[in-house]
Amino acid sequence: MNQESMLERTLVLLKPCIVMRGLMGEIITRFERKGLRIVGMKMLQMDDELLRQHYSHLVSKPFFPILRDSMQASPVVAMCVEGLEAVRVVRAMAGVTNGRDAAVGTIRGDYSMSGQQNVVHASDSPLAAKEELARFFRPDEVFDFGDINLDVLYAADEVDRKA
Ligand code: FUP
Repeated sequence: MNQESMLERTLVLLKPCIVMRGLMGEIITRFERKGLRIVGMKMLQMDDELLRQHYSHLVSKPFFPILRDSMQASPVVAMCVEGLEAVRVVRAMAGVTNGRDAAVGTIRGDYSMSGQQNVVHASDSPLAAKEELARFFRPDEVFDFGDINLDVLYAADEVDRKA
């Protein structure tokens, strides 16, 4: 099976800032409208251990306590998002980290004025996506949608079908 024609999965977190603003649906709609498939989704409260694992590259930074508090201010929504090159596509949809720098038309560019209250987390590589998805979802919490709707999302030669 050709690597480029296999569907990829990535982790998206809707951060407390957007959960508390009551705009979860608008962000979810963007991924659906794009043609990505949401194959797992749940709301959860991130505890200290999960946060330290998720942001292990930032634990020693001076801003980590503020980041931790903002990520624990409410539950987050975790989504497993699936599509061709989903990691790259979802990062592009999110925009750069700081909402004030993010291009208009990206999620952060359209919904954030902040470097930290920046609406979404999105895995930054296929390897990170695999690790992060395993951290947030049990195998039975992610679903196989099979070939349903692939014909309207992709050309016949773009994605390998199961059948
Ligand atoms: P990103 O991959 O765009 O989510 O960015 P990072 O993994 O570098 O950062 C994770 C989160 O840490 C960001 F969403 C916001 C926060 N952060 C700060 O609060 N201050 C910084 O200087 C850098 C990141």
